[in-house]
Amino acid sequence: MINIIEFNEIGKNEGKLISLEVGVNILFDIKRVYYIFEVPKSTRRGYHSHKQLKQVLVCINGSVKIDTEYNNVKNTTILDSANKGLYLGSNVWREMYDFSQGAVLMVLASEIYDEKDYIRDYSEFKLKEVV
Ligand code: T46
Repeated sequence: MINIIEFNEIGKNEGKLISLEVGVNILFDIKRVYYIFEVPKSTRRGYHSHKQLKQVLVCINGSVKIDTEYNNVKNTTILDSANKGLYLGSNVWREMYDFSQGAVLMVLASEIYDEKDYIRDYSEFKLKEVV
């Protein structure tokens, strides 16, 4: 499944703070954090789904568009604020594109990196979809 999460912002005039906390706004144990940055405007990344991995994507600077497909439903999400997260459960196809200048896409992941968890072939992904 996919889901937009709105994070509570703490503070105002003195600047803002957002806390990402397991059991509060992140509903899985975080085993890995990575971030994607300095992506050229014309570059499209992703093109895969995951067998088990759950993730929350947060664009902590700039903006990025994310096309997803889950159970035959396609969506486009624009992440353009540090207070918005995109939860991607397992079996979601994703493509990230239109990274703005200076965009930083931070990802919280439920598992350590494992290439065996990836499905990088679209036709294989479609075969595994639950109808
Ligand atoms: C995802 C989207 C949002 C590692 O060595 N360790 C890591 O933790 C990750 C995430 C990647 N890598 C290596 C594997 C590749 O050689 O970094 C290289 C680029 O990875 P990839 O082509 O999978 O990057 P994206 O941007 O297409 O996808 C990434 C994540 O891999 C993926 O899980 O959901 O960001």
